[in-house]
Amino acid sequence: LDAATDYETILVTRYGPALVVTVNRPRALNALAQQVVAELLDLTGRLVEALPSVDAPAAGEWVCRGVIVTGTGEKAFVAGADIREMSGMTPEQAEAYARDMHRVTLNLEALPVPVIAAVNGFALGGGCELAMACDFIYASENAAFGQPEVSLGLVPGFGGSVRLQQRVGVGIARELIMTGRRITAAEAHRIGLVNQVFADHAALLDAARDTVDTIAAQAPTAVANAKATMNAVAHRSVADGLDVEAAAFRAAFTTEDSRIGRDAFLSKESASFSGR
Ligand code: CO8
Repeated sequence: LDAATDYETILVTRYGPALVVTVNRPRALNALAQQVVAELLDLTGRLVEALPSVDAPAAGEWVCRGVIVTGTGEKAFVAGADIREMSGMTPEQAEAYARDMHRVTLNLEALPVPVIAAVNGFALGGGCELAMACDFIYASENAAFGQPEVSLGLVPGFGGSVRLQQRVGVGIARELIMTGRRITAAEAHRIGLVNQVFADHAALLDAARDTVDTIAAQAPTAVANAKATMNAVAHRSVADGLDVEAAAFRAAFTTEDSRIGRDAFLSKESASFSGR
């Protein structure tokens, strides 16, 4: 990740045990220009390569236990795809742009650690879609969500047609996508798109870091296994999904951490996980 400092449109920093990825184009409300997508693709690709080894770290070594995705400033998380850039694209270029962003979202889902969207303002179009590729969404009170593509003669292109229905159900997703209506953080919370709402960006980032801390205290292999299982069963029938879950449960049962966790419970002590 040392090369991460070379990025121009995203910032990569540490906050407690979390890596904070900040989309940093405040003059365009952090819109996802092609350069942003390319840098997110590079970073998330590196993380997919680097993170699966959740072995016990050497003493004093910093280990990434989660990723927080946010935007610079108080106004926008990400105001969507870059409309200015898009207007000069051929259909082929537009599809390639969408497919690159699909890869970013799939990379985020593939990470063996929690990925939390900290939505600090407008999350429209591609911004809402980026947030939905995270495991769950926290928001500040001034956050606003929407899929306004139909107002531009477009359709959601970065995964919204798939993930909004999964997140909030078919009826609400169709209403939001067909109307292009923008919703507040409070409404997003009510429909289950957002887990929790916080006063401002700082409180939001603190809460996301605290949640990464909480998850970091659990068995890392189990967290990774649970996330991979939930990804794998998301599109399957219940019966099919239960088979995947059974295999994952069996695999979890063979880890050292599961023995440590059971032993700690039975001896009324707190578990100290090995990461194996
Ligand atoms: N792209 C490019 N520039 C943007 C974008 C954007 N999405 N959003 C805002 N900006 C720019 C504005 O042009 C403006 O720049 P300038 O100062 O140079 O004129 C600057 O950011 C500030 O914006 P505003 O002056 O508009 O700020 P307001 O407070 O008046 O309004 C809004 C804020 C409501 C967020 C408004 O900016 C807005 O509606 N933005 C567009 C939101 C939108 O429609 N997003 C969806 C885009 S489509 C999409 O994401 C589809 C993804 C799939 C693509 C598939 C591949 C082709």
